[in-house]
Amino acid sequence: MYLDFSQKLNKVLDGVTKCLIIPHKNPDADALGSSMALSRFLTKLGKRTKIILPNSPPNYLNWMIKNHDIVSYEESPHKIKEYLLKYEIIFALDFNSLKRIGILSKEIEKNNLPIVMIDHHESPEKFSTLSLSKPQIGSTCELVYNVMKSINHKLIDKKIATYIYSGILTDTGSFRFPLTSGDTHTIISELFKKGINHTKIHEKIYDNFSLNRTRLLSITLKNLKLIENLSVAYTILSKENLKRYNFKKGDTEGFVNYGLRIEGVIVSVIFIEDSDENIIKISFRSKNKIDVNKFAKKYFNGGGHKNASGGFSNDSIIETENKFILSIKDFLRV
Ligand SMILES: [Mn+2]
Repeated sequence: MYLDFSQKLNKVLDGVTKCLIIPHKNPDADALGSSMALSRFLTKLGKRTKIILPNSPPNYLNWMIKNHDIVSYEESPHKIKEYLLKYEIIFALDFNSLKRIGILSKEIEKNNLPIVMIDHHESPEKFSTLSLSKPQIGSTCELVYNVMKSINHKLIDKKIATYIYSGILTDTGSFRFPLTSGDTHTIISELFKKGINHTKIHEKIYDNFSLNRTRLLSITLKNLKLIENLSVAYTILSKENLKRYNFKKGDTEGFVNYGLRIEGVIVSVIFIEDSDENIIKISFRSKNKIDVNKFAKKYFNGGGHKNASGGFSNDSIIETENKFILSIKDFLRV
């Protein structure tokens, strides 16, 4: 399947010299890692590339983009408008709906550039000229790796391998989520042969908490509630909680997973009061057959993957909590 896509991609890239790469808003290691990897790879193919972000990335990923000229629409909308006029093609990585890049989507719709989408989320929308959409694969980095490999595996160096490893590592929950496959591990083995330092990557990604972030985690755990007869755990972070510990973007990354550590719990949810956007941001995680993607879509304007999904609510914290308790009861009893 990668060979077919790669052949089509080669055709699309024929004669193209300037490529833009866009990951989703609030990029994670998969979105940013796949963008950095592809950018370096395309450069080695003789293309000029530019990564443009809908907004700036969280601090814990700064190491990845250090010394790279990466611009965000949030910070420099004019620069990005210019790029959209000068560049010839867009790679859309790790998202499948233009909604996921916020207002940057309006600019893209104006420019009519061809779009190549590479993504692993469910229910892709039609906005691309060429797409590789594989919800059965655990990360976009795995997809991008396979595409690069089938174009020219010799161009994959230690740096590219490091970016790819970071995205696979985080999107598979350190190789534990169900979509992690034997093929995923084969890729990891190939990345080792490129010289990656996996210990260092783990440390950069996971051992980087500030004291405030650690304390915020402790509040998250303290606020945890259990709906016992449903095996559902959820927790809430109010804007006061966030303010007290000087919340920085990315600080709550991964907090939702802790609920699943409780024996028997199959759904874990975190509600975060976002006073900038005036919404309650919600993350859902589940085990096995419980499809929180469906749940998020049905009740909380969201979507994502079967076992990891997101959404939001325009109601107050209390109203959102009440709605959640009723709707999850309804959903799990169907
Ligand atoms: Mn991803």
